Amino acid sequence: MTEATGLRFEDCPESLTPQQLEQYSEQGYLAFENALSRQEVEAACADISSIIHKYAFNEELAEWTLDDGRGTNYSGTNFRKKGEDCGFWLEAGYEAHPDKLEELELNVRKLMWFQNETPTFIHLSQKHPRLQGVIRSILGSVPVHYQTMGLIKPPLVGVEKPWHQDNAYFSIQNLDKICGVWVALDDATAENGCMHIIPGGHKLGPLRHHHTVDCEIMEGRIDPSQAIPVELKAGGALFFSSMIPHETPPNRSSQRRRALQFHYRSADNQVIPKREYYSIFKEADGTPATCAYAEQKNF
Ligand SMILES: O=C(O)CCC(=O)C(=O)O
Repeated sequence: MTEATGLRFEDCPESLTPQQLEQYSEQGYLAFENALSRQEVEAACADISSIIHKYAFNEELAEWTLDDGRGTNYSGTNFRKKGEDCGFWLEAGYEAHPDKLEELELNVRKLMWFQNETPTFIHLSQKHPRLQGVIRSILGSVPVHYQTMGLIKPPLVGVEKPWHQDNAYFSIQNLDKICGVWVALDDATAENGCMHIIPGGHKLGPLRHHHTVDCEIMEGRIDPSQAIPVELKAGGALFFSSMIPHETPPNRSSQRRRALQFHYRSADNQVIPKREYYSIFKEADGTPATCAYAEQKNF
């Protein structure tokens, strides 16, 4: 562990020590190299590629929604497995073509809900001893899988994901009994868009979000000069509180920056309707702070 890189450890254990738990509770995150083996990283990358190829332009299996022209992070063309949540989002403005599958793959920015698509993803999201072990230590009980994402910042065109708290997107009763793990599948650096977090920022409470190109924390709520980059080698993992403000800068390199992100809640932490959640994820003056509220209000 060094000052410059924050709470980053060489090897990922299968459970946390009391000291690491205390650090998580104080800082809101812990990062470990070597959470996944090289073989696991290679298998995950190969499976991301194979499911993109499987569903893109397969009219029997998937349906497309075209870029809506708004140019926001959410507006790009996407295709989804029919009747299911599993879906694939392209960078806004990119026009997909069936003859250019390799190019399409290099313009995928996000995959969602693919955890049951291949044995590798079932293992990584629900059975991996180190990932599950650390999450169990943090939550204090058996983790219940809550969300899956593949975050693939394409080379040169991968855009910024602005500052946000993941709980702004969620709808879970106890804001502290949910956490994420972000797993690097390529070496993640400041240049290609690694995670940046504000150590201890999970203690700021819910911060109001508004919609710009994306859903982001409103000006003045956080001090970005307090942020640190969490650079990780491929296979490294960042475990982070769903209250911690985090962002990723654009990918300025010529390489993809692929990552998996899974979220887990404790079994006793219930998913609740958005209208109830507005009165939980709110700022000190009572204003709801969620992305759903920001969208409705069109701030
Ligand atoms: O760009 C990334 O990998 C991080 C994205 C992120 O924080 C999120 O989607 O919640």
